[in-house]
Amino acid sequence: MEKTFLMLKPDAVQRRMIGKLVQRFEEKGFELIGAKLMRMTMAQAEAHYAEHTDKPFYGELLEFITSGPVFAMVWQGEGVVAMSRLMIGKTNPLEAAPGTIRGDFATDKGNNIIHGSDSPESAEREVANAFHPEELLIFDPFLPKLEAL
Ligand code: DAT
Ligand code: MG
Repeated sequence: MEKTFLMLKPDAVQRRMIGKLVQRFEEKGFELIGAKLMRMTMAQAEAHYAEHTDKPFYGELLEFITSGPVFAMVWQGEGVVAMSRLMIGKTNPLEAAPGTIRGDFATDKGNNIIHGSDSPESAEREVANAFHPEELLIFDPFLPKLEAL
C-alpha cells in the first residue's frame, strides 16, 4: 500500500496545531501507521532536505527544522502521496489555495507548517530517515489487519 511521510514542522507544534492537522488526514480517511513527537538531529535534517543543498535558503531551512520538536507521521492509502500534497497546498503559503493547510494557516515561505513527501520513492527515504521499522504498524507481518481488530 502507498505510504507518505508527513511532518508537522516546529511552527505547527509551537502553535498547538497537532490535533487539528492530524484530524484533517483522519477525516479524509487515510490510515495512520506511525507517529511521534521528535526533534530532528542536524544529520536527519540534512538527509531529509538533501535535494536542497544548493539552494540559498538551505541554511535557514536546516536551522528552522531543527529549532524545536516536530510531529512525524506515516500515513498510508491509495494515492496518499498526491492527495496529501493537494491537502497541504503550494510551497509558498501566499500562493496556496484557501482550504489547503498552508492556504488556511500560514503566510511565510519558510514557516509553512507541514512537510509532505513528493513521491512514493521520497516517502520511503524520508520514513527511513525518521523512523525505525519497529515503530510502524506494518513492521510485524504476523499482526492481524487493523480491520480485523
Ligand atoms: P515543499 O515543502 O512544498 O515540498 P520544497 O521541497 O520545494 O517545498 O522546499 C522545501 C522547504 O524549503 C519548503 O517547505 C520551505 C522551504 N523553502 C522552499 N522554497 C523556499 C524559498 N524560496 N525561500 C525560503 N524557504 C523556502
Ligand atoms: Mg519538497
